[in-house]
Amino acid sequence: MKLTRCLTALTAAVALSATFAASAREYSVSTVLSDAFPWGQAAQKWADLVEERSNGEITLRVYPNAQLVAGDQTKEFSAMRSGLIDMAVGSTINWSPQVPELNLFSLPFLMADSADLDAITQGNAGEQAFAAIEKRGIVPLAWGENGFREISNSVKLVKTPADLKGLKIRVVGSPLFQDTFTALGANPTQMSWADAKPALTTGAVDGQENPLSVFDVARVDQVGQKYLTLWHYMADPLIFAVNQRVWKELPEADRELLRQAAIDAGKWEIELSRNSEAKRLEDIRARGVEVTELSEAEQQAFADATRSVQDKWTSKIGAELVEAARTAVAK
Ligand code: X2X
Repeated sequence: MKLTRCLTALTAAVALSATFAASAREYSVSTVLSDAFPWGQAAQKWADLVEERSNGEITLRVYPNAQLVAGDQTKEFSAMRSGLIDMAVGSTINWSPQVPELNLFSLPFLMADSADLDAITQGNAGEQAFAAIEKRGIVPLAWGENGFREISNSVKLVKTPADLKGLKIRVVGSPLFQDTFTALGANPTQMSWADAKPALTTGAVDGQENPLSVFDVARVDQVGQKYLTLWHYMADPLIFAVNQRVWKELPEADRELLRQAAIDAGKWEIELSRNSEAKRLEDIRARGVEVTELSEAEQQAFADATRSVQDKWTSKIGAELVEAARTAVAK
């Protein structure tokens, strides 16, 4: 009697764990920045919402620091397309080598502020950008935000394009940045984020550009970046996305769950990022960084100096997409 009851319980337990194993699924999610940054927090929020809403059936495991592509963030999109990575929350900058349309967001001085950025992502231009990603075998689900990128250096206060002359600036691995900083008379050098901090520390480069959140959390001032200019020259949105095969194999209800969780996580992270900017700037100043704000005329001088980049890259991005973005921004 006792043994029978024991066996029954055991059988039930085995059956239950088999059911669980069959239904519990885990997917990898790649990010460049960890959850010390809003970017990593966006991915973790997505994972938390999915865990909660699927009652633990779907697990998204976040792998930060571009570790799934050995630190080479410009390979993330290809790795996701080939199935090496299931999902990612990635920057438009890092995916633009494979999706040229995403260079739109890197066009210098196209967007003045968050309202302009929203007008692009939430309208026709945003739809075109998503269609471009889809066309290349990845399913985009939602927008997040890395932020408006500001320029810092260890040498001097930068207020005009002439001040940038000859400065060695670390830029991300997308050719457009090479053009922008060359047009400004600087000396750009492309490298991954993993290589950037050592290069700043040794003085191999004089400067870098990143959103305030990255400057603040990574303590970029502690590697000698004493001068920071708020020129808001571009912003890189984040995109939540899934490998197409993984997507196709998911039941419709799970797809909806993943999409809605990505939308909610993106909104949450965008708000968090924007709301913490003022405090970050205050902290950065308090740590002794000399922050330069530009007048409209001073900012215009930088825009004028990079006009050639807009012209050269419009055809690579697609004239229709650039036009849609300009129209959205003008409204
Ligand atoms: O490499 C950078 O500068 C970073 C972290 O901002 C991106 O991945 C675009």
